[in-house]
Amino acid sequence: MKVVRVQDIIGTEREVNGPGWTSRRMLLKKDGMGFSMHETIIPAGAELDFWYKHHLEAVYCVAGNGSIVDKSTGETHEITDGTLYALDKHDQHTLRGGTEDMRLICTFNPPVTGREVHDNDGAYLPDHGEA
Ligand code: 9YT
Repeated sequence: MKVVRVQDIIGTEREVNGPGWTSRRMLLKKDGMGFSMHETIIPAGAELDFWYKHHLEAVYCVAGNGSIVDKSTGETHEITDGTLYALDKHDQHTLRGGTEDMRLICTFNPPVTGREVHDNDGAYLPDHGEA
């Protein structure tokens, strides 16, 4: 059994910052679960374009607020505590922070391996088997 506490991850190599997001990677590929699990903070007012071409991602909001635009339809969905979105079609999307920082619990399949940050398309590279 593994027990992971976010306070032990903050400030370590498992905490990764990008423009407009901070992510604590609580479980990675090397933890052997078949998925990764992250706590991601999206600050109020942020605007982020992501497109996980090589991963499926589900995201559950547990605090704060924001919204997500499905770029294929143009539809905007509000996100508050209790909202989950699943990018089951590798959906291109824009994530917006709202009036308060959003706290999101994210899972990736296949799992993220470590220090990934987004490429110009908003994707993480596929896993080439490292780590
Ligand atoms: C909200 C979202 O896309 N989270 C992705 C995870 C986070 N950016 C990370 O851990 O890289």
